Amino acid sequence: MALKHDWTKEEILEIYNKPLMELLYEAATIHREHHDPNTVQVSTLLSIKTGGCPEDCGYCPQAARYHTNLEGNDLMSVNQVKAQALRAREAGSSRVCMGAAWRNVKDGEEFDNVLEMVRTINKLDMEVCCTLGMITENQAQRLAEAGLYAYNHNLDTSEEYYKEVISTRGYEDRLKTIDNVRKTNVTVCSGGIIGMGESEEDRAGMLVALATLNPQPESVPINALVAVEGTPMAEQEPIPIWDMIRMVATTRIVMPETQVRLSAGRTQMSREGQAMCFFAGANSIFAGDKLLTTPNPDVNEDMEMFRLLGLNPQKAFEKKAQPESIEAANSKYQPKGEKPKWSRPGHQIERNLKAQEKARPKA
Ligand code: SAM
Ligand code: DTB
Ligand code: SF4
Repeated sequence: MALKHDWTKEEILEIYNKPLMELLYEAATIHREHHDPNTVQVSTLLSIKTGGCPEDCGYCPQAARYHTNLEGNDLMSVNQVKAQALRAREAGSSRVCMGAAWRNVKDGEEFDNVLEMVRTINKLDMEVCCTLGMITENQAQRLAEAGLYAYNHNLDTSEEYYKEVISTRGYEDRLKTIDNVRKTNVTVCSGGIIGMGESEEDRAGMLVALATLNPQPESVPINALVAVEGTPMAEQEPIPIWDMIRMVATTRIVMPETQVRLSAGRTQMSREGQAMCFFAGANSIFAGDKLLTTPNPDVNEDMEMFRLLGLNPQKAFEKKAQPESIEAANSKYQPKGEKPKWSRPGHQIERNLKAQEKARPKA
């Protein structure tokens, strides 16, 4: 059956608010029609450039303007990345997702190094994902040539609520970056965060934005906010597990072929809660004791959970063939040195300003 791409907020809210047993049954049925319910894709995150970010994302411990006791780092070396990727493969991950605390990618030595990291990991026969901020079409093409499997760029929330979270960049630039990735052979990974104080309408609004993309993203991470001391969202109450289950189930129903990732926030979830998320259609997780900068469940505990639930890790390139890595010397795409005008709305967000004020040293 052809996938539906004209979802409305009302339709999605109706699904989200169904009696739980009906919602679970519907989501699990769709899940089985499109996926093996006992297979879960396992990714490992690697923060290749940590902290010191110029953006004001209200949830993020890596934004320089908030003081979060985070130790920042320059870009890792290709050798360090290779060693970490080998560890991840050893621990059962099929994908490495490299994150950089950048607003956008700039052509130059650092990006060239990232391209080499992509080639190196792809040659280990692992899926490679990057999340580096906004990118141009030329940069997306260069990543594709290096052998990138997926690019992560989250919409994070609805277009309306985005304005309450970030003032240094606009929603349309997120969509533009996703579109730039779409023009290449690289798969799209885009999702968001719940628990930032958004309404159910905002959750549905984000799913409308994702599900009406054509094609829909190959992977959608659903993160529960990790409330970090010093960020504007430090005081946010943790979301009830039921919200995560409903969000996962709704995502599964509106994007049947997508891999839905039960992402940040698993340290707060019981095994029973996570099991319900897998039943509701989640079929991917981040493994490893660290996300980018915050804790994640212990690998052995996750292995024990997989054993208890009879889940098996998905093999690399099961959904899409391994891309070829073209060496830098044979590259068709050269850096263009473009300076795209990514937007900077610059409106005032009360809680972001307050957190910034707190971080300022007293005179
Ligand atoms: N700087 C790049 C960007 O913003 O696109 C890439 C890295 S950024 C850390 C990637 C994603 O991590 C964000 O879009 C957000 O969804 C997620 N994230 C960051 N901090 C988080 C937190 N405290 N809780 C949950 N998810 C978070
Ligand atoms: C995604 O959706 N979640 C990951 C990954 N994509 C890059 C990041 C979660 C970060 C959680 C906060 C931290 O560890 O810094
Ligand atoms: Fe920077 Fe990305 Fe964090 Fe925003 S989410 S502050 S862009 S690292």
